[in-house]
Amino acid sequence: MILRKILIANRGEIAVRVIRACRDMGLATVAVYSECDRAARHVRMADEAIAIGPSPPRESYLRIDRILDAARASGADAIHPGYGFLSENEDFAAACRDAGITFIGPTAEAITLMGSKTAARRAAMAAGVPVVPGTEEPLAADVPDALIVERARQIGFPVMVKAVAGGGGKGMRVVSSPADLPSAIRAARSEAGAAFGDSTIYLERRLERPRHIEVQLLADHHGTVLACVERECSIQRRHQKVIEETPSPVVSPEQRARLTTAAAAVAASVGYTNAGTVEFLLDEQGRFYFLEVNTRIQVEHPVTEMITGVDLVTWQIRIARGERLDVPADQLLVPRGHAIECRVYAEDPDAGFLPSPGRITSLRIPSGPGIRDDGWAETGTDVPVFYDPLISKLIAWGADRPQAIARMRRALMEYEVRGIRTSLPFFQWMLRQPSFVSAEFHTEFLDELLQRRAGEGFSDIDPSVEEVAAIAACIADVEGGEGTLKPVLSASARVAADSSDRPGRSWKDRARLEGLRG
Ligand code: MV4
Repeated sequence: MILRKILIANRGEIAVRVIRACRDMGLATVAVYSECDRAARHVRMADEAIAIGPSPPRESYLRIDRILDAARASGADAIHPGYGFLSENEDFAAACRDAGITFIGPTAEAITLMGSKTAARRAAMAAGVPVVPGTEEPLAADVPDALIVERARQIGFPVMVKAVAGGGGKGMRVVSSPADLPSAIRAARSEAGAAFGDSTIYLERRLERPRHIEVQLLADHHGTVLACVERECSIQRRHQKVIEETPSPVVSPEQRARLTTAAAAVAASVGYTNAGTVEFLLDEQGRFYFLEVNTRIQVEHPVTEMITGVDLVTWQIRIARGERLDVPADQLLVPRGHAIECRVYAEDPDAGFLPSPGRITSLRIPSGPGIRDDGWAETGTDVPVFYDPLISKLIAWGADRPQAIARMRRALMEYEVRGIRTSLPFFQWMLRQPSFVSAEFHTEFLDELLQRRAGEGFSDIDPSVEEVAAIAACIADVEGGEGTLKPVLSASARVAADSSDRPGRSWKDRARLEGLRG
């Protein structure tokens, strides 16, 4: 099949990433955009751009009708959904197919099947892949509590109540004793009903402090399914991944062979096509259990690209146009070095990771050996309040894990974002944590670590101090050396500024010192 023009039904860094792949392949691109994104990077980067509505996602990036109208109007013959938004919406995949437009992703049927966590579990079991012990059938609203308590006793406490239509931690409850089960079921059902329009739940035994390991797959329309070296995604905050790396520091080559074989078996058994990811939990004894399947390209796909040398987005497009997946299996299964990704968010780590939208007044993106930055922001970019506040993914590659960590630390030092707060200070701190360096972590590690820190700050210097200090330095100059702004600066700002008393630094450091010292 010949594809000439691709519409990207997304925004931000993933839209930019897909446009880059299209350009590499000589394909024309169509961007779509909401009101607040009219001047965004993905819009200026694409060959054409079409407005699809107001800023709230429900009125633009989630509007199947408007996106299909844009595809028809521009003559696009395929749509790449990116991640989030409509990427795992079976109705969207079906609507594209019905309109004669290639959906760059799995079939609507595969999305539907994997969207049901109990159906996915059954598929894994049928493929001979271990699943966490739990209920095989979904528990609809008419199943009485007494029966569910009985099932929980058989499974063994603690159990997890999960939403059948869920994933990513939404509508999930941990229950330690039978007495607490009925209220947890009620809560999980109502949360699931509100979030997914389906209040069906199921139970699983709760694993203690598991690691989250996932396997990237590519599958073509000729029966070839290839698995990639696993990714370690245990460092999460409230079910949001924060740092990902590959290979997992704890997975042996033998374990890797078992994990990747299991992942490919699940995909093959359901006739899965395009890119996807099989998630596993790894317990403290080193046993792994199937968790769920993500039927989209994932945020963290670049770390896999760095150690395998394959372009996953390019392969999504090549598979969609019917090409054979002619990559040597070994290339995907043997790690070439080590890669780590930090998700740089417009949020304030010193204020409980609250979103920090606004204008980026200046931006310096790191580069140099082993560094890749997948982003979309520029100096002057307004980070909107309406969407996920991800501004870039900073990826470091090294010949081994220590080198990847060293390069990540170096890149974090080079990274400078002014005007808004970002999670960069958090990463500066995290990359120096002994438990991160020794890779002794699990899925509850970060939330526990943050709880212990009890809101202690990450930023060793308030960025506004630099600006205030620069102004103070100018005033001090004009007034003949008396820094009149000194009294308005907080004690901690003065300490921070004084501690930067190092010779031969930038004009900013000198301004800071002169301004504060008067
Ligand atoms: C679990 C679990 C322990 N036992 N299931 C959270 C997100 C959703 N995809 C599944 N999740 C979990 N399921 C059982 N039976 C622990 C988690 C979990 C988790 C999983 C992956 C990454 C981070 C996590 C953080 C807390 C809990």
